[in-house]
Amino acid sequence: FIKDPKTVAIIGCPFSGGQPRAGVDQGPIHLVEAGIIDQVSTLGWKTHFEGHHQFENIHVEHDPPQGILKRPKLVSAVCKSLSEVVGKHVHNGALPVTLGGDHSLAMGTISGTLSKHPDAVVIWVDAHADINTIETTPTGNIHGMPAAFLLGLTSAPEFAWVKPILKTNSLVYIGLRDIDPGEKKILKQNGITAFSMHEVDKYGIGEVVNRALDAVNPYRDRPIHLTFDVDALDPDVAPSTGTPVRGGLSFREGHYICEAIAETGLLAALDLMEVNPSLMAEFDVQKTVSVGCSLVRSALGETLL
Ligand code: 6HN
Ligand code: MN
Ligand code: MN
Ligand code: MN
Repeated sequence: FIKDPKTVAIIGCPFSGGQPRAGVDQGPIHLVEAGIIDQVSTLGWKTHFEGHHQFENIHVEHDPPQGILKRPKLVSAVCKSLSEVVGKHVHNGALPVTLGGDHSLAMGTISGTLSKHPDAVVIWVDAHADINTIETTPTGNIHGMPAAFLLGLTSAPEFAWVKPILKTNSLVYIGLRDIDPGEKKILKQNGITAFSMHEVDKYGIGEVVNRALDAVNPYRDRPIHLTFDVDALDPDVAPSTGTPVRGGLSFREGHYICEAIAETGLLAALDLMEVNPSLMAEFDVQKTVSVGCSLVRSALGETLL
């Protein structure tokens, strides 16, 4: 594991097939237009960007729902391709930063990270747990399910390529506040550590991040994959997202999480997901895109002295 990788590979992933609202595929395009690549370079990283992922080889003609699952073939093909791209970059010693796109993409990014670092832990920052199974999903939207596939708690023939190598003791959540009843049971039954907004209020974000790291990474020796759904932030801070939920992380709390992970020196991969520039007014879009850029900068060490 390279403690201090010098190259960041930025992977733009314009994809919206894991949920029903158009526009989230424009998230990465807006983040890049806002200058995220130059900003990362300015922090001292070499940056590698080969354009937005085009999913060139993916041709899905007929993709009817499989039971409740929506667009299973498309989501599966895109995530599989993304896992190969992320895997290639981690194997080359780069730190992949994937810009979504909807959160179903985490199946691809986390699979890619684990292909090189099977001991990596996942810190999942989100209003939602994204851990519905085929049995529990109320919507059939796959962006609400990636964690369940990665943990092997659910499966479908289409997703046979997703190796269930993530362990329940290697995943921790911060920011939860909108969890489906079936998801609550899954978290309890599997003993998955989760810090909801209630714990953030109760203990403060500093203590929550410490406890989260203690839960999955007590010796601070395992690589970290940070998957950050922008809807973890309060809608006042990040309004342009498909499934906003009131009462979220403040601007500082969100950044603190990224800074504290940067401070560990263990960041192996980063996702920034669910920025949807077609939702809300122009001012809100700019606010969301700019907070997205600054979260990425913080995770890459901007504010470390
Ligand atoms: N996200 N729990 C809901 C569902 O449809 O399963 C919402 C999921 C939201 C997913 O924000 O990445
Ligand atoms: Mn590349
Ligand atoms: Mn999510
Ligand atoms: Mn979410």
